[in-house]
Amino acid sequence: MRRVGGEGCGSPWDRDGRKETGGRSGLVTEEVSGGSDGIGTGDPLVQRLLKGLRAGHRASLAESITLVETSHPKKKLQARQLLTEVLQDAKYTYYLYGTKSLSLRLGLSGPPGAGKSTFIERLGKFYTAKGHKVAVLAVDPSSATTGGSLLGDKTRMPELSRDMNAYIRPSPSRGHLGGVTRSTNEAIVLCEAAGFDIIIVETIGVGQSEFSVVDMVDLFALIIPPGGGDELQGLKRGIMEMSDLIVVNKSDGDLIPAARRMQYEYISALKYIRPKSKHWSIPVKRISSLTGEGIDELWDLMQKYRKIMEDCGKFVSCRRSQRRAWLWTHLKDSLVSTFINSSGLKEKIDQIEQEVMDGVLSPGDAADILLQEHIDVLKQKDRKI
Ligand SMILES: Nc1nc2c(ncn2[C@@H]2O[C@H](COP(=O)(O)OP(=O)(O)OP(=O)(O)O)[C@@H](O)[C@H]2O)c(=O)[nH]1
Ligand SMILES: [Mg+2]
Repeated sequence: MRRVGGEGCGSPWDRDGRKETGGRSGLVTEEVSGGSDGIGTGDPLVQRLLKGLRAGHRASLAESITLVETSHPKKKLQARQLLTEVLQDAKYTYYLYGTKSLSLRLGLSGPPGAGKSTFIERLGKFYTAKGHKVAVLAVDPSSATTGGSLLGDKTRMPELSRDMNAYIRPSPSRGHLGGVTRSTNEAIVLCEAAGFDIIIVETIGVGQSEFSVVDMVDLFALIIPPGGGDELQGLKRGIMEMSDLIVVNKSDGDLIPAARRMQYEYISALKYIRPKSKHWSIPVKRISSLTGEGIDELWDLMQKYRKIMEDCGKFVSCRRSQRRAWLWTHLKDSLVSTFINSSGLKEKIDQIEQEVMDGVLSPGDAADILLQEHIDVLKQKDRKI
């Protein structure tokens, strides 16, 4: 089976395909197969999931994603081992087959009711009919409270959710970044390990989530309905410049004239927006997810985009910089939460916050003071040990 996933420079394998041990990648075999934490690749759960993923089993994929979403310390170690192995697999496949072994990560956003679910159902079926395996991950900021509204949304993708070559998974929100969590990134990698070569990440156009999704996909498409009022005006400025493709949905029946107007409106608005890449100007396509009209042309456009990005080297370089960006996002996230949870600082934080709000202390000075306090607390802890 074709496996897709990682890419980048170098390979942990030598030219004969033997796995090297050591190196700067950190993927050191000795470490992996039995670290000081007692969790290694020999761990029965890691082994079982790895086997299942390599065989493309959807149940193993679901279990693996649940594992990477956990906050349980032991399970986190198991998840880390699993991901390490999966990344090694992907790196090897990339080493052998290059960019053609990579999936297409497709991000989708649009206002409520734009027809995103209907579109995914249509596009997903189109892909699976062509022999692809499609995974749909949802980033839903509301899922923390509703228990995952995208689960309910499977009913709007009735055919795709029954398709053996498709996998639909809602992503629970942990409250970071408006719903996009580190686990979505990791879920993408796991889907690829299970042989899914089209990964669709859907986000609901609320807050920051769509901006974060842009940073985890190869192609970001904005899907809009014909008509629409102020909401779209707001959408335009922010997301348009992030998009690689704009899709005007519901271009069917009586809605065709409105869809045309919308298309022209967006085409003219785009004239004032600097494209993300000099190799690609953002197309605005009219389609109907209901009738399927325009879906095959959209597919052609996506293929063309991929080819252009691959040829100019952006396809791989973007993924590399996305990974670096996420490293920093997670690091900042972790640092801030360590800081906030650091014992003995709560009162000081409250007091300094108050002084900043009262205009007695400048925010910059306040940050310096709090950071210094935090360092002092850590030093004291060190001394006690
Ligand atoms: N006429 C027409 N209706 C469509 C089309 N696509 C979706 N719809 C309808 O638009 C409504 C909303 O579609 P959804 O696919 O649920 O939209 P969504 O963007 O996923 O909505 P949320 O998940 O609530 O944000 C449904 O009643 C669909 O039947 C289309 O191409 N043409
Ligand atoms: Mg939906």
